[in-house]
Amino acid sequence: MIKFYTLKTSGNAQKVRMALCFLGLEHEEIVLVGEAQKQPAFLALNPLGLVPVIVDGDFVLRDSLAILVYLASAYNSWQWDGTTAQEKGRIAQWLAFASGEIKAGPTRLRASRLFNIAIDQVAAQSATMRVLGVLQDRLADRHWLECDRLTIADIACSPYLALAHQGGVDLAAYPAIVQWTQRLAGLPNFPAMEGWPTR
Ligand SMILES: N[C@@H](CCC(=O)N[C@@H](CS)C(=O)NCC(=O)O)C(=O)O
Repeated sequence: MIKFYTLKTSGNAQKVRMALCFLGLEHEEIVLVGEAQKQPAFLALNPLGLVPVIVDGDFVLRDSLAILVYLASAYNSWQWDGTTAQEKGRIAQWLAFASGEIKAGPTRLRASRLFNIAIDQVAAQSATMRVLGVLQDRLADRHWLECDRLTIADIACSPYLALAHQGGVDLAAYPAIVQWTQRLAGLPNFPAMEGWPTR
């Protein structure tokens, strides 16, 4: 059984939770509390002291996007990570977008509001506007970011958009983004997360 280390409020952990649940993989979720992340037992799994981490047999892997790539490759027969070099490249663009622009924008705004973390508000607002514009345009005439099907691009990019309201971001002017996050929430076995609106 896969062990999955999380924090309750983590959007990065939600990416992994979605993949595990959509794939129907048996797993044990271990929710870390207090200082557990900084203790030797967890640092042995991830020296960065961050969730998510999975342990699959004797294979240990950190980082939400690395874990999505691994799960898609190891367990997914619907080719969530692309079937051709072009598809794989296009999907990877969105993984980079998740760890670059989305992290710099909506993720930071949420962290600042929820956890009182000091950030450069102007830079985060401006990154958020860029993210919203790109995603609204991309999703205006399609259901999924790439390949006309669910891929790890959608799983990687959606949590911090669904949770963006927790950072004070109003998605009213971005209906395609709202519908996309609701579409994901409507998929079989979607794992509910506090703050992810379903309608
Ligand atoms: N690049 C990593 C980032 C992981 C990360 O920032 N994890 C946060 C939760 S979303 C965390 O563990 N924060 C606790 C801390 O900073 O002590 C990923 O995508 O998994």
